[in-house]
Amino acid sequence: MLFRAATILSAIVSLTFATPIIYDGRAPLNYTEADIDGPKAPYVYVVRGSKNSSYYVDFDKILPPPTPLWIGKLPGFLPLPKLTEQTVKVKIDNSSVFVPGGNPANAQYGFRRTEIIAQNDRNAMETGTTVFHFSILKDDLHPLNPKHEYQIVFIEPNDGTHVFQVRYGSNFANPTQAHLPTSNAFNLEITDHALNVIYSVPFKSLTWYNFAVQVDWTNRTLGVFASQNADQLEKVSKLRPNLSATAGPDGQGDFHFGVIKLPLVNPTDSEADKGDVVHHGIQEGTTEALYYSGVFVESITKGVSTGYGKTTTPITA
Ligand SMILES: *[C@@H]1O[C@H](CO)[C@@H](O)[C@H](O)[C@H]1NC(C)=O
Ligand SMILES: *[C@@H]1O[C@H](CO)[C@@H](O)[C@H](O)[C@H]1NC(C)=O
Ligand SMILES: *[C@@H]1O[C@H](CO)[C@@H](O)[C@H](O)[C@H]1NC(C)=O
Ligand SMILES: *[C@@H]1O[C@H](CO)[C@@H](O)[C@H](O)[C@H]1NC(C)=O
Ligand SMILES: CC(=O)N[C@H]1CO[C@H](CO)[C@@H](O)[C@@H]1O
Repeated sequence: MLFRAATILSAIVSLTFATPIIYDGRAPLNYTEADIDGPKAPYVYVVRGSKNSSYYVDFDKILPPPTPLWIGKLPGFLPLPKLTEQTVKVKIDNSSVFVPGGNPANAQYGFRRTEIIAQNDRNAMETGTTVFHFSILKDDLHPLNPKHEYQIVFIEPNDGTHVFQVRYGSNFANPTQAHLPTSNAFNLEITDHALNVIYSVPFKSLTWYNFAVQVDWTNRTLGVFASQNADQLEKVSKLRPNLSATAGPDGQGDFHFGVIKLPLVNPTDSEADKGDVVHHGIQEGTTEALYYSGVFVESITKGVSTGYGKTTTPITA
């Protein structure tokens, strides 16, 4: 009897706190490597180099385990964990040259990139106010190179700008900055559309960095929630205007997560080529990777999820 009551109570509690999830990009437990070669939902495309998607993207339930925030509990007295997703590993190496449209003349030799496009239903994810959740963990066996700039989560409208992004490393500059890595290079930075840093945190090993970015698509504002490992998300920014982002449908974009590595300027390139980061520059060709989990988008209507079925109020000032 008591068991049943506890079960019902926990069901009611989780209902009470449930926020409407618009897109769930947490890799299902039955998702396989062959599924990403499709790719099957919940992903729509993998921006990548010459090999198949499963060469660049791996899924695992325990090595390492996903962020603890969204792990459920099995009903009953003992709070047994109920895993709900797999960790996603995204890798780049020297083969990670994206060739848009398969036309060799367009090969992006300046970049090395593997990004998962989570979902591209822009109207569903990007009207009203929506909150983009994601967690990021270092792969210490395949570290990023802080002398380069990386863009590792972003929303990209058709004009190629980013409504917001997460960045790591030394910002690309032409000419290359005198001292690399730069003082901000070891941080994860969340920037707005105009590349102002809204939140910055040192990116350390063995730590899940949990984020939620609140985007008001009508008023064009941003707000950031963050935490580490098992801590619930907390507000870490004020409401910030993001008015350089385009209003309306042209400002909506695809939600990417993954690794895009910018080059260093090659001093032997022509002046025109030095500024052409897409096609020119120095890449060492190293194998590098990041882990992701907890990728989902929710509506603001019932608050912002902070972990363990709890919510908090949106950022309003
Ligand atoms: C995983 O299982 C669910 C529920 O049975 C099913 O709907 C889904 O298609 C499966 N996913 C894959 C990638 O096989
Ligand atoms: C993808 O590539 C890997 C290694 O190159 C290979 O083992 C695998 O069979 C390929 N999968 C598909 C579906 O082509
Ligand atoms: C990496 O790839 C580029 C472009 O294909 C090539 O020119 C370069 O030699 C490769 N570097 C290494 C270290 O293999
Ligand atoms: C959006 O802007 C309008 C006009 O300034 C204001 O009345 C409204 O409260 C704003 N909405 C939010 C959610 O901030
Ligand atoms: C954080 C912040 O205030 N960002 C910018 C949003 O866009 C406007 C308009 O371009 C900028 O002036 C803000 O600095």
